[in-house]
Amino acid sequence: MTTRRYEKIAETITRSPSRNSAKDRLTGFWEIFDRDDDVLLIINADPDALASAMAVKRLLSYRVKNVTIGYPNEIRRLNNIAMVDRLKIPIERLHTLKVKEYDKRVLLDSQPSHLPCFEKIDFDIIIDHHPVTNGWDAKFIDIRPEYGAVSSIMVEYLRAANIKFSVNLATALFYGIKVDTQNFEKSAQLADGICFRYLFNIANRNLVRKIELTELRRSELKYFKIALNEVRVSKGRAYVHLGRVSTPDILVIIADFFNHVDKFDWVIVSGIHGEKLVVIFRCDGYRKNAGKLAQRTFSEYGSAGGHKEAARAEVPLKNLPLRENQEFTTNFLIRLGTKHMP
Ligand SMILES: [Mn+2]
Repeated sequence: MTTRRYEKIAETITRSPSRNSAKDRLTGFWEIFDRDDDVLLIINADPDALASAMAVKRLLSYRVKNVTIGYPNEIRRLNNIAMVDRLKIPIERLHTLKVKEYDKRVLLDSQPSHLPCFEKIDFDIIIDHHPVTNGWDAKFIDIRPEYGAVSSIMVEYLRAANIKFSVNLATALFYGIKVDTQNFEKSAQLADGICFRYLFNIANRNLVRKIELTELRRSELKYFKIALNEVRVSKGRAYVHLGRVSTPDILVIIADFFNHVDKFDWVIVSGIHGEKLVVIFRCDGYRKNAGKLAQRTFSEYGSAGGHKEAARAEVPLKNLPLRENQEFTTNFLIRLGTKHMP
């Protein structure tokens, strides 16, 4: 079988435009498979990867014997769990599968160098949109770092194959593009926009909204009570320490919630998870810089950083002079914040 490298596509393929068409890529992709193949798709399960796996499964239906989707990570985000449940995506934990026994292995929305458990696997196909890394090879490679989502790449394959999109498939791809481009606030290219527009009329957008809204467990509502009772506000700065939390994600949700409040210029929410103090920073991001504040306040104690509008610090408790005491921790944060706050 000929080895087709659609990798670093910009260099390899655009030089011969005739080989750069979606149809040509589709043909190259299909050529890898045989009728009686048992195929394993491997993803790091996030919305873009899940949608891409659904797309590849569809591309291979009636063309191979069987397609299994395996993922190594535990899916913790409720939005992602909701996506899997509501779209009925058949996925299995990778460690329960015998990876070597499959005839073909496909890696989507990732590269072997991204995870130690991927490095050991021999892939036949790799389709991704992250910057190209080295130290691996595959029979068929399609990496387009300029794309906002692999879901967009998959729309092109499906359209080239003249496949009719089911509502579930379109909904998954629509959501995949939405998440990876952060609603087109992150860099994306025209191709992402075209694919998004194409899916717009087919996807169930109310279902997408329901998936997006599903981010809180009922058991996590208690943290709002704590937050509303404990929040300290001075000079437009809101501080709250939530004590021990079941997941650091709740700190993010509560920080985003307080960030909706008028005249709160800074929001600092902290909690203890495992053996770490996790601190979430939010600010307006156009005059202030949360990333810099996080670094100034916490880089000497642990890891800290982020963007202008949002940042995070994670600090081993043993590096901090605090006991697990609400009052003490809040005061400590206020002192630290006030010292470094612009
Ligand atoms: Mn992606």
